[in-house]
Amino acid sequence: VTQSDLLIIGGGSMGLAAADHLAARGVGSVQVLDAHDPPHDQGAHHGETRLIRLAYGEGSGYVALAQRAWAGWQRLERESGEALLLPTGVLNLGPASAPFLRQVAASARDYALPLEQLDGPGVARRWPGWRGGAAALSEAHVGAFESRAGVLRVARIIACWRQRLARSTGVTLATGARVVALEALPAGGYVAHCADGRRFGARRVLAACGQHLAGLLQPLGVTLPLTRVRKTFAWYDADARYHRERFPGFSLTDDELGIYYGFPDIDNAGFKIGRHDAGQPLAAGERLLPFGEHPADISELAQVIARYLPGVGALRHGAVCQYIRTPDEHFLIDEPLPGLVIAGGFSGHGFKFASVMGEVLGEWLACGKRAPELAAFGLARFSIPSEENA
Ligand code: PYC
Repeated sequence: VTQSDLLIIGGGSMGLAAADHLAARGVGSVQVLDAHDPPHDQGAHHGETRLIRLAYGEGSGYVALAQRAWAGWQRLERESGEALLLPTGVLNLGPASAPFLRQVAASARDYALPLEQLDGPGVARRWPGWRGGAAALSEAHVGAFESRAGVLRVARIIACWRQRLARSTGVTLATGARVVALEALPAGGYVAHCADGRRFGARRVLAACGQHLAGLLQPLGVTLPLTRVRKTFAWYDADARYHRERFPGFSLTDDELGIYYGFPDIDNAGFKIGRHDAGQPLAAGERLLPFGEHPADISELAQVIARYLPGVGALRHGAVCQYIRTPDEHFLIDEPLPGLVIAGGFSGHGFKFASVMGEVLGEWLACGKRAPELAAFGLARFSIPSEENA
């Protein structure tokens, strides 16, 4: 058994961020295990870009974390000399009655964040890439524009963490290390068993392994209410209205078509859009159908583009990913067994927080102390009966 002080299962965004924090802090030996070789498309960090928003529509309980995350990304930019955060702003669009839009306004108010409120026609005048009018953005729509928000360059961020870890003396990353079982030792501590026979032990473990988390914890008697959903996103030709200097990132709620998010054209990669709600439920281990193989993949995005986005043209290419969802779509972060911290269920809105999650998860792993900001994300809120009580 390869022994280290701390073990991180999952070298995705949360696992690498925690490893990066621990490398900078210096806490003895840290072993990170990943089934693949990050960056890759088997987790939750591919697709090049993610939004970062602070006036949080999912709840004001996230705002303080989002503010710390923003500062964390800026710090990583300074230290690495890489451009990782494009401050394009983010425009949240939808009917004035949409709960998400109301919560964006409430989060901004509670935390005194800059937020401009426009109506639909006002949005179309200011950003001509959006269509105004009765069948598109009308007087009944709100556009809540947050200037201190933008786009994170995911692939660059992962590459940046990898380079920093490669230089660190305390942290080792094992790639191709697919953990198939986690053994709790009677005297405390854990051993991770990999598919290729390698074994890694530590007294304290952070499991941040996305779709594999629930299956890893179940044999230890911990049931996690996580589901997998197939999601798609795609890039399109677009005219100059969608250039990153003229078009912000966005979220769009449409009562009929669903909830979407998107990005300006960055470096001629094309205009990117994806659907946030719905998706196709997946069983544990079920293969993701490639983009285009589900009937909704192209048509649902085409409907939104036809209604709202007059300068977006031909589909260039699409991709699939998965959300690991909790029932309430809030994160699941806890220590369900002594010395075993888990972070998962990010429900499609976690990446922007990875910089601050690296700090708080790293500290929890190293010192056994949960940051107060994480209190709302515990497993107890789902009150799942334990095996004895079931
Ligand atoms: O949290 O902003 C977000 C987001 C964009 C796409 C999926 N989630």
